[in-house]
Amino acid sequence: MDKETVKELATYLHNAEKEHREIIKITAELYPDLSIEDAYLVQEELVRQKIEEGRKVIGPKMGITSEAKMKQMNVKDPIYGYVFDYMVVNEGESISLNDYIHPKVEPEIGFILSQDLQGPGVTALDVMRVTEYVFPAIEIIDSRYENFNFTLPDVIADNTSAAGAVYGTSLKRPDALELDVVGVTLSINGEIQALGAGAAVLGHPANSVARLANMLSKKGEKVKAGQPILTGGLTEAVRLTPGDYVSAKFGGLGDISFFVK
Ligand code: 0L1
Ligand code: MG
Repeated sequence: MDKETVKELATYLHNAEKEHREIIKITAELYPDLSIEDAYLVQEELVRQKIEEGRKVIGPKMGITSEAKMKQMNVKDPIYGYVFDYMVVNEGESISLNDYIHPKVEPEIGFILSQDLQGPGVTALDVMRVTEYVFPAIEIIDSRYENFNFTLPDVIADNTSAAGAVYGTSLKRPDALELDVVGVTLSINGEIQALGAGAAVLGHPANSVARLANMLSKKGEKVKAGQPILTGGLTEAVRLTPGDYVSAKFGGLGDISFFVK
């Protein structure tokens, strides 16, 4: 894919996000042959454009990490994108739906590493050895595409639908819990809408961090110490509506919540 096209597609996505406007997926008309490699080039350009505008990367996020979602999209690898400073929502605060298109939420387990992790060949055990803390999180995803309708390359180009993150402040040492059996409930206005457990993420969320390190190594990049890493949804994503009080309760990891206006 030539540089001009990469730029054009990244701008197409960037403008849709800034204007809170849904767009037709890239593979429908603009570039039907978009490959996974092309899509990461578009994502890199999108990240570059945001940084040029003064935005800062807070940390990576993994997507399509459940066996069910991988099967549904007929893929073997999860995908990654980046959470930026302007996407961060503080616990207990409110978001306005006007700042999004059609947002959904999913509870996730976050990791913070004490050392950089460089692939290839990184295992879940390597991840656990260098994990400083784990924490509860809620990710807000907001595909820029109409009706969340996309192919895998489309969603990679769209920074894996990243739109918001609530990073819980209750930090736990990774050996304090068995992360694969940490249960979670996601409630809206006090009613449970979805539930799951750590094993929903590639069998164990540490596998997700290992896969991230190994995927980034193909570009000569690593997972950086100190950055909060979102490892993937523990439940299906739930659509938000005005007036919602969103709360996620994690066994042994604490609760987090926020409001929707
Ligand atoms: O974080 C995620 O799992 C989202 C990945 C993109 C898929 C979607 O937008 O539903
Ligand atoms: Mg997610």
